Amino acid sequence: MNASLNSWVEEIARLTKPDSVHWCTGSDAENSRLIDEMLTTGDLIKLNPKTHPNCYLHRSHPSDVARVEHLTFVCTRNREDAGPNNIWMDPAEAHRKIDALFEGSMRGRTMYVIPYCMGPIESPYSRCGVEITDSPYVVVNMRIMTRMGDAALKRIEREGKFVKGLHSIGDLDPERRFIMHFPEELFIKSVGSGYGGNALLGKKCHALRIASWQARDEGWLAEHMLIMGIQSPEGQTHYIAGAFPSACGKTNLAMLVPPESMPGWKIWTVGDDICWMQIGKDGQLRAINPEAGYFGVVPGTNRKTNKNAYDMIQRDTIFTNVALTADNQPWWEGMESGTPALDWQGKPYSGKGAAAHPNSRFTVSAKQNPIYSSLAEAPDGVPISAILFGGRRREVAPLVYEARNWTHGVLVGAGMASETTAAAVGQMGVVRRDSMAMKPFCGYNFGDYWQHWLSLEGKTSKLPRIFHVNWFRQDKNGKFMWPGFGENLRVLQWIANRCEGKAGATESPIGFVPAPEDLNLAGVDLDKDTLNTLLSVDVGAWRQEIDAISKYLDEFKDRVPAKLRDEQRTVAGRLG
Ligand code: SAT
Ligand code: MN
Repeated sequence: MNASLNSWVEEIARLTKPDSVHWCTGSDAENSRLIDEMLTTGDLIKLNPKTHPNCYLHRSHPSDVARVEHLTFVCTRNREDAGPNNIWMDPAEAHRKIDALFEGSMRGRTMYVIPYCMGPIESPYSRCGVEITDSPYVVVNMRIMTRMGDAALKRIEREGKFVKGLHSIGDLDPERRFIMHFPEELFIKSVGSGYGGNALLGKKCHALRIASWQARDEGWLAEHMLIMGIQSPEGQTHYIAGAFPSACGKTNLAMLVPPESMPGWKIWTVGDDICWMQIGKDGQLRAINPEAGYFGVVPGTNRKTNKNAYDMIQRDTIFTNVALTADNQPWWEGMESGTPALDWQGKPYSGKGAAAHPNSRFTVSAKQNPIYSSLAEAPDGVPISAILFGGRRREVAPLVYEARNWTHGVLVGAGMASETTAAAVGQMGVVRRDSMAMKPFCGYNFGDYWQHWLSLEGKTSKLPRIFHVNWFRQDKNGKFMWPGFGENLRVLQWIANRCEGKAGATESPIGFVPAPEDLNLAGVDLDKDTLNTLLSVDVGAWRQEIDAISKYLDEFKDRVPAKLRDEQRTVAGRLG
C-alpha cells in the first residue's frame, strides 16, 4: 500500500469526520450497491426498465446545474503564473478558506476514496489521481468517466505519483462553493457543488487545469479537444483533434453520422472532450483520450442530429436534470416524440419554458458508442493529422480556413472567440475570447501557454496542420446558414485532402479558404449566395477582429510571446 496515499486519506478523514471510509474497487457489485442506496435516498430515480434498461435520473440542486467559473480558482505561489485568464488566490489563504468548509463536512456520510487513471491503464501518456468524495453520485459517474478502482490503484502504487482531489458536497450553498486548484501541489479541492466539472474531478479539474500545468513541465499538451478518425471510401484514415467551447457540439461532431450522399465514408470516435498529446517516437503528435465515457449535453440529441449518441443512451446511462414522461422515460427538448409530465426539478410540467435543463447531461461509457475507435484504447494513441479550432460565431468567421503555418495556427487558436453557452453559470450568447477553448480550463498564464504551443515547432517537423471552423454562421434573420451535423463531413473531407496536398484553396489575408468548387457539395441543399457568404472573408470585419485580438493579447502584458505578437502584426498588415 502506498504510504503517502494512506496517510493523506487518514488526514482527510480527520478533517472531514465521515462515519466510515470506503475504498472504491470499481467492481459491478460495488456499483449496484451504491445505486441501490441512491434509489433508497432518492438521489437516483429508476427510469422505465422496458424502454431504458439500467438507466437512472439524478436531479441536482436547482442552484447547482453547471460549472461556476467565478468560483473557480488557480492558486499558484506567484500570481502572474495563474495569469489574467484565471481567478487567483494565494495558496495558503485558499487552503485555509476551503479547509474551514471541509471541517466536519462529511459527518453522517461515507467518505469514498476513488483511485482513477486518466487514459488507458497501460499507456505511458496516462496519469493517475485519487478523488476523495462524500457523494455516491460522483462515484458512479467517475466509474463511467475514468478507469476507476483496483487497476488504477495498482498503477498508483507502482508509480507513487498521483493528483489529489478532495471533494465534498457541503451544504450546496453557492455562498460556500469553491473549486480550487493548486497546480504546484497537484492538488484539487472542491466544495459545495455536486455537478459535472465541479465535482467529477478527473474531468476539467485534473485532465485540463492540473494536466495543462503538468504538460507544460513535461513537454506535452492537455487540451479541450475531441479526437476523431475520418476514413475515406479508399480506406485511408486521418485523425483530427478539435477544440470547441463547452456545449458547441463536440460530442455530435466526434460521433458524426455521414450523410447518405457521401457513401463509403466512416467516422470513428476516439474522444469527445479532452485530448492529451505528446510527440511520439515517430515525430508525430500522438493523442489519447484520458476519459472513458461521455458527459454529454442531452437537449437536441435525437436520431437526426446524432443517431449514435441517441442509440447509446437507451441503456446503462445516468441522466442528470432531464424531464420525465408519465411512464418514466427521460425526455428533453429536441426529442421527436413523447410528452414531458415532470420537468427537470420534478414539478408537473406547465408547458412554459424548457422541461429539461439546457445543461442536462448523460453519463455513458464510451464502449457503448457504436463507432468507438478500435484505437481508442491504444497505449500509443493515434497520430494527429489536423487540429481544428472552432467557436460559435454568428458572423465574421467563415465556414473553414487553414492557417498558413504552425505559428499562424497558434495565433488562430489564441484569438478564438465564441458565444457563451449553458455549460457555465452566467449570461448566455455573449461573444468572449476563448483561447483554444481553454479559457475556463488552462491552469496557468495564457501567455506561457501560447509560448508552450509555439515551442513544439522546434521539436518535430511533423506537426499537424491547423484549421478554424465555424458551423454557427447566421443570416440576417438569425437562421443558421450551414446545415451542420452530418454535413460537416464535407468540411472534414476538405481538411483531410489538404493534409494530403490534394485539395485546392484560395489565399486570403487570414489564411487559405476553399473556393466553392474545392468542397464536395454534391447532395447538399445550399444556395449560391449562402455558400459565397460562408466562404467569404469580410476584410473590414476582420480588421476589427484582429484589432480585438491585439487588445486581448495586451491583457497578458510581457508574457505574450514576441513571436505571437509578430504574427498578429503580420496578419494585421495583410488586412491593410
Ligand atoms: O460540467 S462539465 O465541465 O463537466 C461539462 C462542460 O462544461 O463541458
Ligand atoms: Mn468540455
